[in-house]
Amino acid sequence: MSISVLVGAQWGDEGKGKMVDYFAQKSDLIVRFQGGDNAGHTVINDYGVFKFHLIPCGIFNKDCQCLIGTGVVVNPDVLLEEMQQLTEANISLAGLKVSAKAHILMPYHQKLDELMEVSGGIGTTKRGIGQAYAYKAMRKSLRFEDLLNLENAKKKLADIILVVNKQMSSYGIEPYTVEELFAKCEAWASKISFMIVNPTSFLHERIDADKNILFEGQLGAMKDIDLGIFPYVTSSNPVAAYAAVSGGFPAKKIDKVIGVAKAFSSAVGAGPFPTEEFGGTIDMLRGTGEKPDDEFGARTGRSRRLGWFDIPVLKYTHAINGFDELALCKIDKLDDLPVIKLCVDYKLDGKIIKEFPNTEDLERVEPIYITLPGWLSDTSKIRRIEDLPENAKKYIKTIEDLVGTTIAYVGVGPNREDLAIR
Ligand code: 2SA
Ligand code: GDP
Ligand code: MG
Repeated sequence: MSISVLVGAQWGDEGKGKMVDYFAQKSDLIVRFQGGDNAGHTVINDYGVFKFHLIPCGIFNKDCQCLIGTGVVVNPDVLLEEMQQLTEANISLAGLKVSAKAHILMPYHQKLDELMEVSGGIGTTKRGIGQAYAYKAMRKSLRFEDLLNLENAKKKLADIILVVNKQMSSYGIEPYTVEELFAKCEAWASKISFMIVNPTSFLHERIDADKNILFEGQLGAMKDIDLGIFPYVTSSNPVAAYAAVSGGFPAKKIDKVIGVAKAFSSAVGAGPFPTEEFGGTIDMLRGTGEKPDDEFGARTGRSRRLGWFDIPVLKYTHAINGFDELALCKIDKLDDLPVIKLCVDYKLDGKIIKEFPNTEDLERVEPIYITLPGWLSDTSKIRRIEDLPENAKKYIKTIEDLVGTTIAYVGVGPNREDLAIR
């Protein structure tokens, strides 16, 4: 009935996992469309607490299929580990599929990511993501369909390993052998082959049958390799348009783009972050009183950088994604703040700027703030946006007016049901 794309509207970790789990209850298919196991998508529901790295967050609805799409780079060991954890939690994996055209993230990709981070790194997750996409772009890469034809995989490995080992020797690292890598491929083939599908026919059959399909993005638009804060970005395209490339369907068939934003800002890794603050009130956003500090990387455990909500960022990510609606998560984390700061503009060299700046200028901008009164009351039990405290509604309306889109969902806690809707 519809194709929707859900993406991060800021710097990542906005609450996409929670929102996908919510929408999956009414979906027939969820497709993860880019990134790899750098993702940490948290889902908290009646089944427990889960941090997803590769498997789409729709897996809890047994009537909903889940496809790891073509644009994802997949470390099969991580996939198998995640499958094992879900099986132990009695979650059915019957609907889980992997695109034959998705590329395989190999041990040497991860090794190279680690080596490159040692000097001059940008704070990657060290999961090998950038290297897997680099080898894909070099056309020196295996895809899941190669696991269905192991002789072919062996031939390709013999060619790829020449490039890999040249890089390894430049770091003084022992070379890889075709035999050890091929043994891995054989083991993966025996465990994963049954899940591999032709992504185009799989998706088009479901589009033609008018199914409800949701594309799950990873990270946020500010970390997009083309449109984000290059070079402090990931190596894929978290923006909505890439769902059509990864899915292999006409972009004009996308019915709805849902942006997920946090009620404040957070980021991990290096790079400009104009509204970042340290200590004082901002630390209250990590969690106060009974609310735990959950501002840690869901993949690496790194402490997240925190800042205020940034309207110029949202205007920019709205311009490049076209949000039909926004989900604003974690508003409950503002419950105890007497005053809330909202960045409404940037000044550069003393002048307010209208265009979103490039990375170097973004390092230099001065955020211009307005302050809004807090609501100093508990929002966690509220389920309708109209029932939120007046000052919370004012905060939401101010963001809607300044960004120019509708906030249709407001997160008031980490659990699936902690959501206020219109
Ligand atoms: P990479 O590993 O090559 O994609 O790193 C490149 C940049 O992308 C950032 N990045 C992330 N930012 C936010 N969340 C991510 N996922 C984890 C989470 C992060 C974690 O959900 O918390 O556990 O630390 C994620 N993955 C990549 C990264 O910081 C670099 O700026
Ligand atoms: P994702 O990568 O966008 O899926 O986000 P992460 O899972 O990395 O980080 C979001 C964090 O916020 C997780 O710990 C979620 O459980 C939590 N979370 C999501 N929505 C809400 C909300 O509305 N309120 C609160 N308090 N926590 C939330
Ligand atoms: Mg995350």
